[in-house]
Amino acid sequence: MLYTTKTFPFEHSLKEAEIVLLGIPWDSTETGKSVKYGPLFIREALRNTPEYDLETKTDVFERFKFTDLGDIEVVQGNWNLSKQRIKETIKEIKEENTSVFPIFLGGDHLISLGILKALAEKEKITVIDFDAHRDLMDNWIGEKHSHITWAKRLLEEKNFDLVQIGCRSSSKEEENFVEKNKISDSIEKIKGKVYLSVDLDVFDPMHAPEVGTPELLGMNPKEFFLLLKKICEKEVIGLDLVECSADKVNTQTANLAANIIKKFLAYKKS
Ligand SMILES: [Mn+2]
Repeated sequence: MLYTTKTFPFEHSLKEAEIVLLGIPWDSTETGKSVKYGPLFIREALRNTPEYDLETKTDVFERFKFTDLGDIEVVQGNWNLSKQRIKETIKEIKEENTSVFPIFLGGDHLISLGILKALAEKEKITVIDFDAHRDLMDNWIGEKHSHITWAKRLLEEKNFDLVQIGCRSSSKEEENFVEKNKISDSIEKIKGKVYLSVDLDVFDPMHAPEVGTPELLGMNPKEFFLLLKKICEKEVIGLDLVECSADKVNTQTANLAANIIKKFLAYKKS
């Protein structure tokens, strides 16, 4: 149509796509501000972000064939049903296109557990988790599945390693666990497949104020992009951006999230 616009003008079918965007607006375990509208506002920010990256001189949507599948219909309050839908949706995507690279928009951080269980393979996957928090509590006021416990649940699965970067808020219980399990904060020694999870609260609230649980003294985007470039030299198999609590258009956090996606696509190995 001559005078209509789609969300993204560069949409391809899932079968031919190289990158697939999928929102997971789950926020039932959020303990701070609601992150239900993260996918909506990150998507809108991505639509408004110029696709040309000056640093690498690439048009990121020309570089990769892109498709947006919209959001998974999660059932707020029911993690069992929601994780099942995450699992089945990812399975369906992979059946249609085995090599497509997924980018997930959250939602609270528990979605990473559902995603990773669906992506699990025999081969070990190293999860690089950018986060102000450890998320390694055994339970949160009695609940085992929460955005505060997802990383602990993940390590109960056999085929994952965890690297955590940017942590500055933790508990004695979590730090004992980190020491005992030798959880690293370095990407240098990582070999094999990598999954990247970006909790937007890793950034200083000056750069990303709209997050579920903000923490002072965080990273700045420049530091993050330097690390992201190095991570992109590895075999990255998926990316999520979680905990965006934006509730209107044009917020700093959603804009930063959109720019992370753009930089990632500029740096990503083709
Ligand atoms: Mn987190």
